[in-house]
Amino acid sequence: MSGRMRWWAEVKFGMFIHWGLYSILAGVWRGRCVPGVGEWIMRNARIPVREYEKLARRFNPVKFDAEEWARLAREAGMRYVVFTAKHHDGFCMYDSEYTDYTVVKATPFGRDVLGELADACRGEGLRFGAYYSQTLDWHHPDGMGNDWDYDPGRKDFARYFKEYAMPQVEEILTKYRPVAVMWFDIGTPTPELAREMVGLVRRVSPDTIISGRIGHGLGDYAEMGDNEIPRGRVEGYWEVPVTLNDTWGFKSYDHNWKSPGRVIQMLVDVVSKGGNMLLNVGPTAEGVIPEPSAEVLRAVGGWLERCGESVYGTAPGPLDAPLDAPYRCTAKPGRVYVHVLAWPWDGELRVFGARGRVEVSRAYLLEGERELEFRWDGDDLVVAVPDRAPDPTDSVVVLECEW
Ligand code: H79
Repeated sequence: MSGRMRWWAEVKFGMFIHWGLYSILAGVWRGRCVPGVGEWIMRNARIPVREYEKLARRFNPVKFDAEEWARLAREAGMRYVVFTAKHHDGFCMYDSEYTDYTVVKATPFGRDVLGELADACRGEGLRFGAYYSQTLDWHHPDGMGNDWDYDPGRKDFARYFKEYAMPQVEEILTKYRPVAVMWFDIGTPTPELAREMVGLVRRVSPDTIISGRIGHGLGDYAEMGDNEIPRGRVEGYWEVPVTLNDTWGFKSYDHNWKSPGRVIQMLVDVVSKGGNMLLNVGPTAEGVIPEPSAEVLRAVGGWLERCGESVYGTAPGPLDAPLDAPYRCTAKPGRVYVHVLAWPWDGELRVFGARGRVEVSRAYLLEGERELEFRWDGDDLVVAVPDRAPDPTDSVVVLECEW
């Protein structure tokens, strides 16, 4: 295992934070709801750079408290945080010397948001990472994506990449060291440029993990599509970024929050397939993580507080649940955790195809350590369970076994 990946493979669960000028618009431009994700509003409404820039003067999140966000992440059981240093709109949420278009220089707020968050996260024992949009930049004349202000035919993307994006990444890595993850997005147009970026990150900060979306197979781990949980086990390091509702950047009218139960089951599903889940919050322009999302996170954290040993530091293990099985499996040496997501109504938990894969010496409920009888039936292990699910979301049955 590559040394820099060791902590990452253990922690399983991180917080993604999308916060920027788009949070002010909250999905509304000129009185109209703009379809699509909130952080794409500049492009989806084709807002001219000169108009969008003016938002900076309105960015004054008086309720922003980095400690509070970091505490919430810890209480949710998350172990790392990835924050949007620069999203596709090009606005820098950190103190950059390469542009005036930053939270420090262009807003009445004037504080180094990324710096405060990085410190707060480390104070809570969380690793801190930065999201940096290396390809799309709708503000920079040579960045990709903006064809409503700039003529794409006259862009010099390589110049933007080498003289702006790379220096900014170096700046982030140096100024806010140690940056645990550099989270690039959507891929890089050419392998040459991607390689230059990777070389830079390795040189400046060898322990920094590079997201798969640098492209061309050059990242340290595979990044699944947004909200795309794979159907089965995937070998190698991978992560899936997930939204709590249907947007990354805050939208005032998106109330489609996932329930805590759904988030817990998604996390367990992801971990059982060998991945990490990076769960997003989209704070408001006031600097508040919307209370509905905070409530969900705390509930997830409550479950992890009780059952975290079946998640952190686990691997998929010797048993793969069939796709339609009502459970998922994780494992550590000497133990398989059967996460029962739909409790059997007949008192029998059937673990399919376990014979020959595990030698079970003991079965018990993780919470309360109640002993459970078990028998073999053909290739299946059948565990006798109580009528009532200890936890309707995920009751964990532990199999002590050789594997
Ligand atoms: O930061 C979040 C998204 O903004 C970002 N990735 C997550 C983590 C992202 N950037 N690009 N994409 C996701 C791919 C998006 C493609 C599309 Fe579209 C945006 C499809 C629909 C909206 C571009 C605009 C193509 C069609 C319309």
